[in-house]
Amino acid sequence: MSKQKLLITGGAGFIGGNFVHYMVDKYSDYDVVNLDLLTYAGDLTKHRQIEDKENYRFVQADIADREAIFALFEQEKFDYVVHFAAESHVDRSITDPAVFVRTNVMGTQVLLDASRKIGLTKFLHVSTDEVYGELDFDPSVFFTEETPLQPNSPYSASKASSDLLVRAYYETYGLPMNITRCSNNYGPYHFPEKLIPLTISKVLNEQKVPVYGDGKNIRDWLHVYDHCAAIDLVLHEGVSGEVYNVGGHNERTNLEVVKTIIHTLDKSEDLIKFVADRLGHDKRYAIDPTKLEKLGWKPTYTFETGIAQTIQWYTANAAWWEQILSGEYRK
Ligand code: NAD
Ligand code: TDX
Repeated sequence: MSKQKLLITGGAGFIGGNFVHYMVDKYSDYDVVNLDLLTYAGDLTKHRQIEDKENYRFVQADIADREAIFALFEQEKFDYVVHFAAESHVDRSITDPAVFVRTNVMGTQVLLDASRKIGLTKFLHVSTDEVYGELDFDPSVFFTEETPLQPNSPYSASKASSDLLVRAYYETYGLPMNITRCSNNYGPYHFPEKLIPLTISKVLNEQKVPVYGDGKNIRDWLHVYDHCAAIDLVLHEGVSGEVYNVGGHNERTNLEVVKTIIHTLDKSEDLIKFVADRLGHDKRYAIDPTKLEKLGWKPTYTFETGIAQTIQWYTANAAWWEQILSGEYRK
């Protein structure tokens, strides 16, 4: 049997980067192609250990560049596409929504057209719980796969739009697909503009940590390794056409998260600085992962073990996030 060809888009980013490592290590019989534009969020230094491996290749391209994407698909005839590439930061989507529509909506449509043309085994679209909008603080209510889409930010609206396109290509053209909707990730190589890596880097540098509003908004945190394992499972075992929610029941207020990091690093809560709230700030996200658990997934990290591992990683790998903060990685 010939080798399976797997395209991972956005594999120079946080989750895609972790997924590239996960797949290259686990499946030596897969040809893994990492396609990424290398925007501000993309960085290839994280792949130094695997860049010479025979089953790994990097291609720099824009998913919204129809000509380049069609030529690549025609040449490579991928079996699987796992699609992470996106603009991913909610705050940036509030100040500059246009690039979110271009990349997340139009870019996804280009990939879907190219996939349809060559005939694939599976297109897996990596989405987010933010497409469901927000929950209130009643702890007995969760997002299920049946929760209506009610995105509130330009980011989540662009992700929901791409989810609907993926669904439409399944219904209209029979493109085999899955959509995964995961809660907030954290772990190694998380870009230090997001709450957890931002807080760790600020606390290590004894700088103030900005907490939006009253800090009581709730996010449901999952270690990136457990997200990668879920995507691997859905890619191979998921029923085509189905959506799977991914989350490990780790709800914390933002203030709890920040305080956990400060205490673990033995620093003072005086580092907390309450600042103006995010516009349209979603109150609470919380995932019901029952459908994925029935497929055989369960997380390996609790929030306590995962955040301890992550803080340790950022402490030991300060050189990685320092080159990001200084801008050195762009060279
Ligand atoms: P990230 O911002 O760290 O990485 C995104 C990657 O996409 C970068 O390497 C960037 O260079 C690349 N990219 C951006 N525009 C591109 C384009 N036009 N063409 C090709 N590549 C392009 O994002 P992340 O946090 O790793 O998120 C990855 C995916 O997972 C996104 O689709 C996001 O919506 C989804 N997701 C993220 C989370 C989370 O907590 N971070 C949770 C659920 C789902
Ligand atoms: O400086 C900050 N202070 C603060 O209080 C930042 C950056 C964030 N926050 C708050 C806002 C959120 O309630 O912390 C929470 C988490 O913020 P982010 O890390 O920006 O994540 P979020 O907006 O929840 O979105 C993330 O999870 C879902 C990812 O960035 C998305 O790509 C993913 O879809």
